Amino acid sequence: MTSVSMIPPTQQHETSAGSRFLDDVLRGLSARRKTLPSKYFYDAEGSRLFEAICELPEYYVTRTETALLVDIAPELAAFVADGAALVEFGSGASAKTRLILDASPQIDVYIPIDISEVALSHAAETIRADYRGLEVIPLVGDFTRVLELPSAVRSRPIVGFFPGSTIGNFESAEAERFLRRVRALLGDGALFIVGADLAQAPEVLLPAYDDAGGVTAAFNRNLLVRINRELGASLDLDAFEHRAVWNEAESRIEMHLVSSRDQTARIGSRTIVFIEGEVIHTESSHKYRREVFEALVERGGWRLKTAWTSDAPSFGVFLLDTEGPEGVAVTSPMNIESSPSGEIS
Ligand code: SAH
Ligand code: AVI
Repeated sequence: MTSVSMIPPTQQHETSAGSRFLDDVLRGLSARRKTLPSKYFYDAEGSRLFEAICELPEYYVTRTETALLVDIAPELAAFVADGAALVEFGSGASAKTRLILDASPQIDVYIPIDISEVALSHAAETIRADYRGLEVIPLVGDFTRVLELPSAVRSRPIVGFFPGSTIGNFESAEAERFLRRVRALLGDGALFIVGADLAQAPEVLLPAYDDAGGVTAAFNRNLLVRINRELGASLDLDAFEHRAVWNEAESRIEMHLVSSRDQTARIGSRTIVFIEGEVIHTESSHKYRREVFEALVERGGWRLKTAWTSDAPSFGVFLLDTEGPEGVAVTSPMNIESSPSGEIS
């Protein structure tokens, strides 16, 4: 299906992606408070809908971060060593990457990592066509699981890139564990550029996650479409409503799917019961206070080198390095997913 080489994670577990998806869905929908992992939004249609969200007038996140990156790309470039490898987590369409590559022609290798195979292969192909001489090595896989960098980059200076505030989709303990794992993966001397959305007024946040045109609702509901198609489930798509909720205590926007009536659905060998008004929590997007984010990256074993923030709606781009106190040593495999109990394995 692809014309680019796609390298799967080198240490896949015995469990196939399909049975892991089924296990995760059944575990989430059997919990007292129903949840589904947001990483499953991103099949080909989910990635397409996400790109449509990025164009919405209400979704300020992409526009704001892009404008900030345009401004600071030359400053970032000054930190990037000759012959560097750029490793991007959750690269999607690799649009923001272009701002980094344009300002830093000294980057020789680009490694986009994404769970969404179609989006990744398309992005890798277009980057390869537009940046002749750049070696592009796409890795398809879950960045919360096993990852190893290709041997081609091990002797190069490494710059990690994690834009989009995708870090905000982790719970705080998961984000910390992710940062530690990336620290171990990228190694001593690496830089890490992370984009994080900062706290804004709920009047700005709520429309961004519940737009008038219903694109975010379709993105949220696509998770159920995917469960029906890939797991042969019988969820009634018309009987779940999209809802965005500002959770002040946790400083995050939550996306929910709310059952509009009492109903049951068959998934795998199980029957799942939903009562009217019952909620499936499908995503959290944390919106940080700057000092909270800086404390998080330090707990994650990184040192804050420089931070840039935009005017309201405020977004931060944080440049991290490894010169500070060492993170706790971690060994492969890289697995930061929550265990069924909610603890991090
Ligand atoms: N970086 C882009 C896209 C952000 S959307 C931007 O800033 O606009 C989040 C991206 O992360 C999607 O492309 C999605 O497929 C990917 N993603 C989400 N969870 C992932 C996971 N666990 N492993 C790998 N990729 C993941
Ligand atoms: C990818 N992630 C940071 C987006 C966000 O804002 O949490 C996904 C998204 N969810 C709803 N709209 C966009």
